[in-house]
Amino acid sequence: MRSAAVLALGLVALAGLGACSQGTRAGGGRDSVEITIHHSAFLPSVIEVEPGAARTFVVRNDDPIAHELIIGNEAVQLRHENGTERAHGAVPGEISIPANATRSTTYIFPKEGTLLFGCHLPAHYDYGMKGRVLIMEG
Ligand SMILES: [Cu+2]
Repeated sequence: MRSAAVLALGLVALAGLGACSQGTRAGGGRDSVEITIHHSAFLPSVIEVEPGAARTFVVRNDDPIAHELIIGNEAVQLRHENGTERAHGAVPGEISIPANATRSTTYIFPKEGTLLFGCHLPAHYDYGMKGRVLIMEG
């Protein structure tokens, strides 16, 4: 039932999207990244940060259902996809965001590579609730 509702929301999102999910520099100040969750999608879904940078992710969930934001490499994403943790908030880069709420978390990025972020509530990640952080010199 729940994933059907998510998929329905997502289809509406796809219909209205277009060019919104291209990479973007952080808005709202140099040290913060604003992400909006809308129709079970992260906007933007590609983010660039400088090597070793600390960034505070301010995540606004516009949906009537809860989501989460988990930042980490492939292994971290896999662990959460298969894990059973219900709520996030204590670990940097991992937050649960209730419906129609805003939460933030600060994460320090490594010197190189590409990290991922995603939501691992049932079916969300596979549906496409994921994004990438590109670590590159500004
Ligand atoms: Cu989600």
